[in-house]
Amino acid sequence: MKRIIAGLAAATRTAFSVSAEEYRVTVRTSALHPALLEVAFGKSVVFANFGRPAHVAMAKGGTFDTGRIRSGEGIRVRIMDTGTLDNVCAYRPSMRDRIVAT
Ligand SMILES: [Cu+2]
Repeated sequence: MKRIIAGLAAATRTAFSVSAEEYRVTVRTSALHPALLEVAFGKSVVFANFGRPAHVAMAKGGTFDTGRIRSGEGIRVRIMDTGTLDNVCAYRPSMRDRIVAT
């Protein structure tokens, strides 16, 4: 089974701006968007919190954990392998998304 290694060390607080080389997951009050995101190996995904409450995006199995993302913050996670990551908000388990790294 392939594993994605998206290092927690590579998850950094960042501005909302995303370069052409990055992808963005928009975090709002009750959803992660898009629900399905295809990402090229080595690229980064920014989890950007546009909502008011804080959120924590984490991959099932513990591959990454953004820690607390406060309103107006973004956390960058670099995707270092191929495979599928199913992610959930630690505070609101109904918030989910899937990242497929190729
Ligand atoms: Cu949440």
